[in-house]
Amino acid sequence: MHMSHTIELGSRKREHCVELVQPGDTQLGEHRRHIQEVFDMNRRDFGQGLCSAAVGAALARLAVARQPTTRVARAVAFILLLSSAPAYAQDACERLTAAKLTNTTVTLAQTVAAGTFNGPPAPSSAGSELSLLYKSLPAFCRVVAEAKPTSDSDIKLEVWLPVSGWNGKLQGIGNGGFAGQIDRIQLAVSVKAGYTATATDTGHTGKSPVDAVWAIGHPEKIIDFGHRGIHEMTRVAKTVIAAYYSKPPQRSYFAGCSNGGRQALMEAQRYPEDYDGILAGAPANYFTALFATAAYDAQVLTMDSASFIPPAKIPTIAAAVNAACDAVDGVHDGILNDPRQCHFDPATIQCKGEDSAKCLTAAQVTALKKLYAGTLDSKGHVVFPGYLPGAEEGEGGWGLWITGPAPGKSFMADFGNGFFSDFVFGKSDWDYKTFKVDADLKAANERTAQALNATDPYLKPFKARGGKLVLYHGWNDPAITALNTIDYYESVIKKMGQEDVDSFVRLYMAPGMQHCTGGPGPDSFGAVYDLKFDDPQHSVYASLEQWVEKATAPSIIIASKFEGQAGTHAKMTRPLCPYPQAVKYKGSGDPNDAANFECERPKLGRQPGGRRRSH
Ligand SMILES: [Ca+2]
Repeated sequence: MHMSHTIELGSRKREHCVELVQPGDTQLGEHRRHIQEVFDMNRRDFGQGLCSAAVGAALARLAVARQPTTRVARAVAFILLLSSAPAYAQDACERLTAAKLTNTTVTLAQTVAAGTFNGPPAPSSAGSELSLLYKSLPAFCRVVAEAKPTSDSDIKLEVWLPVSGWNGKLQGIGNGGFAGQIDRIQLAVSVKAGYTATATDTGHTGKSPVDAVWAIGHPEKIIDFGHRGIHEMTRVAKTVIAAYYSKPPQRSYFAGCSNGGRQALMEAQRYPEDYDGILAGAPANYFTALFATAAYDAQVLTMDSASFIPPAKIPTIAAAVNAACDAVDGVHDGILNDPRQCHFDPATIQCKGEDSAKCLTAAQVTALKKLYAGTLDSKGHVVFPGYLPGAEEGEGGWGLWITGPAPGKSFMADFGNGFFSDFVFGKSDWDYKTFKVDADLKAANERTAQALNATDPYLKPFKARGGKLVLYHGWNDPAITALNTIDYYESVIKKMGQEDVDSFVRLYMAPGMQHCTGGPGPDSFGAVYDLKFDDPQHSVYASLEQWVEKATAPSIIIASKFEGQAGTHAKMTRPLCPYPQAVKYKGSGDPNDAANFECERPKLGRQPGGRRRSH
């Protein structure tokens, strides 16, 4: 689901809005180009400068935030170049071309000298930042391979192994959306931090993360995308590591958000031996019901043309939600600590006279209520929980994901169409307007749930091998409702018991955060797309490693809200509490300082998350 590394755009400086995505870009360009198209539509409606330079700025943060300055990076690169790799290391890398790997062909094994990786071209500010990242890389052995567990499989993957200074760990990298591209940015970030890193396209090449055409007539490719691709990637990476370093990795970690969060849970559920620690963000783990919801919501917003909620009305909804609920948590900050406690009634902003951007028509009120209520089958049962109020505004908000710039043009409508057209029915002209909840969700479950849904709550084998799982979700995710992750977490407790779960699973809910990142809440806490490899107090990822390696369980994580492109100045810090604890303002002191908050147990009688069944 996650559209590359680029969703958090709201706080970016507009004066950098000068460049366009070049058609010659590689994978990164594809992600950005799709976003660009939607933003172009958005821009007309919002009437303000959303632009791909904002995308670039987000990338810049990803690539260079809290990294050495340019000069230092260059100096480091130069020193590494001088000291260089021992000759044997180079030979060891090139010898991997001849490595015997089951069902796998190594197409390239080459030592890349420090600072010389030739990544995507740099036509834009984002590209130049990316070049900076690549130029800062140490020498590494780059292995490109294709795994073919079936005759229809074509799983392209890369393994990047530091020539020197390997920290003994493998980092497996997840994919957003319908995958289809290798995330070389994260490969670079991880290898720079000392990891051997691996990433895959999961078995197909996609034109963009919403491209699912490849799935038509390819059930084996759907399985590769569903879970086998990541497992194969991991298998090959471990074999390559053993061949190159003459020893296995001491520890292996996987991190993914959105579809990557689904992949993460697949690994914990199906391949418990693959990883010691797994970070699962905003998991799209109930894949079939999620996209049934996408189609359902697209109908809710468009079948009656009066129902569509245009972008101009999103700020009106946001303001009304905040007026009703922001202060419930004791701090007037545009953030709802627990949006389940917000009982905002859309009828309160129904137009009393003329329709305008400042109110909703009766049809729009009905539509909004349905978006909150979740997806109902013909008997009125909730098959997937609804969206929560809060954080509707901004480029990563409702106007992009749920309602869209024009009727039927939201990201979720795109994903819903792609899923049912290409994964379920094999008809590229399928249209969400024909969607029927009962029959089509049943068809989706029968044909794809086995391959795609990662809802199995039985994690005993993963626990037994010492595995640790950390989940997180932005409370105001406009792509995948946060209630779904709470449902999954609670299903694991129901299956395994609270005590067992506490010994190897943690869940963090991030107030005011949108999909994987962005939103008014503090969204920088070492999560996917912003991995921080040290400082467990500020990094959910580092905290996971500490749990695995030192048996210190994750506790409070301090999240930050950064100002400025490079993410150097935290304008707000806030604790994230292990669920079901929630953050609480102590009642005095600067609300931008985490020290003035504490974690507390939930009150009795709290409304639980939405209900639905697992598959
Ligand atoms: Ca608040």
